[in-house]
Amino acid sequence: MITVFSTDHELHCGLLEASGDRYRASLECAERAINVIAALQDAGLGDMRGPAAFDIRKLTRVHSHEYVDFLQNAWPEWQQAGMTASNARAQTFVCAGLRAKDTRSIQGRLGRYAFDDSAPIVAGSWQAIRRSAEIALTAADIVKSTRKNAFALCRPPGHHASRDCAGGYCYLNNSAIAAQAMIDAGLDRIAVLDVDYHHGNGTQSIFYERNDVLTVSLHADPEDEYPYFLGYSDEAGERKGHGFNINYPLPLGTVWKEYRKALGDALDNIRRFSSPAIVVALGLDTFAGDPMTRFGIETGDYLEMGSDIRSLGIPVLTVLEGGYAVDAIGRNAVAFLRGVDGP
Ligand code: SP5
Ligand code: ZN
Repeated sequence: MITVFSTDHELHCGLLEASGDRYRASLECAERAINVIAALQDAGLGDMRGPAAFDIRKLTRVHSHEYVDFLQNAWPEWQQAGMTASNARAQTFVCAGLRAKDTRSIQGRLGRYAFDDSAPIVAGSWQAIRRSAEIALTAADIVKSTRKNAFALCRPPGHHASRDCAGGYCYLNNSAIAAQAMIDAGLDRIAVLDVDYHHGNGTQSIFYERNDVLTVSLHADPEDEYPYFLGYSDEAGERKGHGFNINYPLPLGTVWKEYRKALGDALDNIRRFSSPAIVVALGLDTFAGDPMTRFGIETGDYLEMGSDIRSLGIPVLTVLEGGYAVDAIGRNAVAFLRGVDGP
């Protein structure tokens, strides 16, 4: 398995998030990707390469121009406005009758282009964000041209990012950008299977009216968990996309035996779709030891998860999303990728 990776993710660092009565270091930290790389090397899965450079137009296939411009310029604008905080983040969002308008003020723009307060921008964010998408694009090229599996070791993650909003640690939707690139490279259809603990709201919304991209997500019930306002089982897609979005909300405390049943149903639906390849949005935050979440998937279960997906018999592009048990994320990724690659 080829892994695509760049150390540029380390520029997206010093992130802070609200925790109790104060701000603390974000669980979405550089050590996550550093641990995954170390575990891949230890496991002999060290076939690595860096990302190629891609035109910004690859990003605007799924995001608006205005949003990509915002991401690129937010940090300099924040500084020019005289702000001294290390994390640029909004306090006002577009809700309840407000107008989704771009503004002169960077404070306004931060709110226009985000749906929550957990995707802050620091000095090095843009380079890391762009590189993360380029990692997914490079891995998509590899899968498309070789018909073999590849792993996009993306950081920051992407599946919460919609066409024009950041949130949930996500900025550019790496999985969606990769899926769209594979369509643009000639695949007639592609399935995106999201196994992150949290619903992939960004990916769902980007492809909601499309019948050439099947989006399937298994996740904690949004009645109980972030992102709360999308990911229910009655969201089937709209217009010609009707029937091409499938959600599996699962109860808190779900363990592998139950998860595997839902995954089996999801894979049956993906088989019927008959796509020539699949993108897997791999969140390792379903892990029993994850500090943020409440499922009970164990390290050995990820091997079976990977091999269940392998049984589709089509090339797998795995894109890293969440996973916050820093000490375990590497071995969990290795287990999953071994399952995908098979004996
Ligand atoms: C990609 C992904 O997995 N995003 C998850 C976003 C979850 N956002 C909820 C954040 C709440 C975190 N609060 C942590 C407090 C730490 N004690
Ligand atoms: Zn997650």
